Amino acid sequence: MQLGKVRYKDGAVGVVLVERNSVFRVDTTRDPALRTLADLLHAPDPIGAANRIVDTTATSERLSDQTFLAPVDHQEVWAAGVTYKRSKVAREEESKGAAQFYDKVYTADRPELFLKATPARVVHPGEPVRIRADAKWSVPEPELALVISPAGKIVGFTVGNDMSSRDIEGENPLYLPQAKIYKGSCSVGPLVTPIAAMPPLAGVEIKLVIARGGKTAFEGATTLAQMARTVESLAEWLFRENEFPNGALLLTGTGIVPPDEFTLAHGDDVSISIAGIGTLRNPVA
Ligand code: DO4
Ligand code: MG
Repeated sequence: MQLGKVRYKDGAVGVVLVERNSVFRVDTTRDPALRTLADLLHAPDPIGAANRIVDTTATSERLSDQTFLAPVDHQEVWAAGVTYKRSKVAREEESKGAAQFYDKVYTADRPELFLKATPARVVHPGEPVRIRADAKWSVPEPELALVISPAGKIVGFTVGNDMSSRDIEGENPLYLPQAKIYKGSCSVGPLVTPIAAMPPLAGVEIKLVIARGGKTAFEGATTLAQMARTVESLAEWLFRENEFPNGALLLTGTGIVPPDEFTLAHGDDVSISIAGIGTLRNPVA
C-alpha cells in the first residue's frame, strides 16, 4: 500500500491510496486531524488511518490516469552526502584540492547534511528538472528519500533526485550550495511507501536510466546495502539540535555516479526506480 498526492482533472489537489495499481481517493474532509498527505503519514498508523477515510463510494481509478504531485506539504527537503563509496571516490576525483575532506566525511561519525529545497522549490514528477546555465558538468543523483515525522521518526520512503553541478562543486567545496541548490534542482515522488509496507532495506535496488534521443545514454544500479550509514542514524543526526514542526524529507546520498565524461543535456529523460517504491521520471530542461 502506498500514498500519494494528485492533481484531479478539475485542478483540485487530493490524497490517494494506491493498492496494486488501483487508486482510491482519500476523503480528507472526514477527519480534521487528517487533512493532508503529511497528516496521514505522521499519524501513528498511516495505513490504518488512510483505510479509515478512503472514499469507498467511488470506484477505483487507474494509476496511469493520475497526475502525481511531489508528496510534500510543508516539509523542508534535506540531503545527506558521501554516504556511498562511489560518491566519495567520484568527489575525490572531481575536486583534487579538497579530496581529503570527502574521505574525512565518509569515515566520520558526523554525516554531511545540507538543506536541499523548500517545499515550493520541489519539482513534481514528470515536470522538468534543470541544469544550471553556468555549469558544464551536471548529473542527476538518484537517492532514497526518507519521510520523517515532526517527532523524528521515519514514517515512509520515496524517490529523490539531487541534481548536481559537478564542475561547480569540484572547483571549490564552498560552492556546494550553488552546485546543489538552484531552481529545478530537486524532485521527489511520486508515491510514498509507508515504513510498514517497505521491503527489507538492505536488498532494495536503486536504478538510474538516462535516455537521450530515445536511446539509453547511461544506466546504473546500486543497492541500499552499499550505503555506509543507516537511515536511522541519518534521521537522528538531522534532528539533533534542530526542529522540524512540519516534518522533513531527507535524501540519503547517491551510490550511482555516471563516468566523468558524462554530462546531462537538455532533452534528456531521467528515470530513477527504487524497489518497493516506484519510478520518478523527469525530463531535463
Ligand atoms: O559532498 C557533496 C555532496 C554529496 C552528495 O550529494 C551525495 O553523495 O549524494
Ligand atoms: Mg546527493
